[in-house]
Amino acid sequence: MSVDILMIGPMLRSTMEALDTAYEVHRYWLADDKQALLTEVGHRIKAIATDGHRGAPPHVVEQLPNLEMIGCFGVGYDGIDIPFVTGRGIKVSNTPNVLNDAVAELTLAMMLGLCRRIPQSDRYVREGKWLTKGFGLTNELTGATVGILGLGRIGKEIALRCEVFKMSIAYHGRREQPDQPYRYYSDLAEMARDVDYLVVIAPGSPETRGIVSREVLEALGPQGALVNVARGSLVDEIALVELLASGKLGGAALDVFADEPRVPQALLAMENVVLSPHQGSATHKTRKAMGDLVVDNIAAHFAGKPLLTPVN
Ligand code: NAP
Ligand code: 8YV
Repeated sequence: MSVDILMIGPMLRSTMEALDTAYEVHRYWLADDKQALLTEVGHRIKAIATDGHRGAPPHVVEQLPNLEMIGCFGVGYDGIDIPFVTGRGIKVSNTPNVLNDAVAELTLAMMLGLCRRIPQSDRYVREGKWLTKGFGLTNELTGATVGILGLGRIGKEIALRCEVFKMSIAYHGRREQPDQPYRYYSDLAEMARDVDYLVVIAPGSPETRGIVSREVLEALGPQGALVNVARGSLVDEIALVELLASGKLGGAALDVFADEPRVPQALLAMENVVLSPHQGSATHKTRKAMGDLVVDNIAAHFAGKPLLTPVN
């Protein structure tokens, strides 16, 4: 007797192939009439396969009376109403740890790109401008101070890489971590005032929405730079754009945005900004590992075993 699962959006090919082999997969995003699909098969659906952005829309979950678990491709699950699905007794899995290194790598790459102006220097050579004049001097990471908002699984990998780059490291979170050798700030704005780079790598949640406020960005100041590799929801994006444009904030390296894939037009023209299309975990190796975790968590559930990486 095959098990029916609902796939909310397209996933990694290897993940979809593995799920198609093991289950009856219903592709929600391909349905011409999504409501008709839910009406026809909703009662048969035992699991959802989704990602951190598409999540599990409540109006969909409400029509799946026999839903048992949700497998989320990604460590961030802000697209899933955890209290709601937990109240329904629905288990949720995500994909932590396998992506730590990839996200940390991109964070340092974006910091280097920003301080050494790598996108601009590349374009400078391609446009033949070096033939007439040198590119000019830039800043460097060595000796600079980084403040990490969210010294968690990924944040700790970012900190280790910043150490290798001979940076001073501080962090902010809800609680101090005594086993960590870095300076703890209980106040985010105070940390922003004291650092050159503010790296955002805390989860998207109601509590973190807008945590990087105009006040925090102003504290970071004209010599400071924001590096957001978490979620766009954590940053006051209107204030970010205004302060970058006015020179009251020195620069930004952004992998995530408030309304992806749409990016504020003003950012596209700015020279003191590095932009990335939410690529933190987007490597062949890491995405395969994430996809395998989704498959293995769903398989564990239907084998009556504990989830490998449970959220609730
Ligand atoms: P994690 O291990 O849970 O770490 C989260 C950190 O954030 C913890 O240190 C926590 O410290 C801190 N934090 C949580 N709530 C906070 C709050 N209200 N105020 C201040 N600090 C808070 O998570 P992770 O595995 O590192 O992943 C972090 C996030 O990165 C994910 O949720 C996701 O949104 C994002 N991400 C982005 C990409 C990308 O492609 N750009 C890829 C992967 C992940 P305390 O408990 O001490 O507060
Ligand atoms: C993915 C991420 O882009 O893991 C996360 O939270 O943001 C990235 O790894 C996303 O979750 C999957 O689309």
